[in-house]
Amino acid sequence: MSHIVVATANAHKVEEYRRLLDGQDVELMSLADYPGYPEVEENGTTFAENASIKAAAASSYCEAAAFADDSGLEVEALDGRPGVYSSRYAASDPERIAKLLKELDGVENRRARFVCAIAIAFNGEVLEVFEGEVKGTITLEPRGKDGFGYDPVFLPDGYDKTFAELSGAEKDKISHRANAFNQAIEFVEDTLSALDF
Ligand code: ITT
Repeated sequence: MSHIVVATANAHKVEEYRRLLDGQDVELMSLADYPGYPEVEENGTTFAENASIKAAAASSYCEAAAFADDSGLEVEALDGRPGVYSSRYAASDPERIAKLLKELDGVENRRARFVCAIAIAFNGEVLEVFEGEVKGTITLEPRGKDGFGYDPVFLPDGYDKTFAELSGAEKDKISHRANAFNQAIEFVEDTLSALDF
């Protein structure tokens, strides 16, 4: 069985990828399997650049095929913020949510989208980058206990539940991450398997 490393320090992302890879003939490793993995500076200005930096570094260090995602929330009324700075917007999930709701206090336009770029790398080289999105609105109050990050305040279009109220399986049907992943897995099956990774 082939193995692939997901280059993330975010355990929630690993959990989502484990779900998304369920039933595939590939073993998912994570950075938790590589103690001593060095901190990698995410100094790109786009999701694709940061995903590429993370995937390339992991494929070299782990000497394996690797993928990484860089993702975040773009809010229309905030000109796309927090965007690539979504994880650096505040210190913890509750603080990030509180800050976002404060910035949007009294703002009528609550349109937003989650974006996810997944880069796949081998031998330190990025082979491909795929992008997914999901559109929705920011609620007035956090709702729900599941998921992570901004999930409690994100209401995907066509649903009356936030990402934190939906089950993991329901989130996977429409999420930005699943969207990018479905394109990436086709590439892994078609191209990467030819490299005998
Ligand atoms: P890695 O870089 O190690 O993967 P990270 O959490 O720092 O972990 P990012 O730099 O890609 O990852 O930041 C993404 C942030 O965007 C994440 O911390 C959340 O705050 C938010 N985010 C991304 N996807 C999300 C999702 O599905 N649900 C809720 N929030 C999400």
